[in-house]
Amino acid sequence: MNIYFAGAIRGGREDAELYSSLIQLLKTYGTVLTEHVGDSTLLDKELFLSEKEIFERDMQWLDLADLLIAEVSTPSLGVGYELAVAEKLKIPCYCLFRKKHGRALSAMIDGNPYFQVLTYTTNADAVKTVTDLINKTTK
Ligand code: 6K6
Repeated sequence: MNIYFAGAIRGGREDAELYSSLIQLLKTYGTVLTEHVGDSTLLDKELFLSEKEIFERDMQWLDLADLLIAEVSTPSLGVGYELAVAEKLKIPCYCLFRKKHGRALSAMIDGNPYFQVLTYTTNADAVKTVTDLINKTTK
């Protein structure tokens, strides 16, 4: 199974460690096409790629994906775009959102019945949510 993990890059890297834990977990179930999203040194490493190359590579990977899991707590234009493309490609999409007082998810995601939004409170809770989801999906 090819899994496309989406998480904020230029939107903000505050959750990069969580992305990395989720990617390590997802790798035990399939191929994670976007492992770099959890890499804390990404912004240094990928500077040799042009914006166009990044876009084209990610769109090619999206085309190969069987499942998309997005961490959407940090608002990101790129993740929003990937979700919209994945919907058009009919790829099952799950969005993880951390519950925090005074913060709401964009209605363009939360209000779209195509996207399954899974809320969590702690990182451990997020890991459990993804474990349950993957066990259900791959059964
Ligand atoms: C080089 C310099 C700065 O950033 C880079 C490398 N950038 C990217 N590399 C790979 N994927 C990217 C990059 N920028 C965005 N993406 C894709 O969009 C990822 O798959 C993420 O899920 C999403 C993040 O979008 P932003 O808007 O938060 O960057």
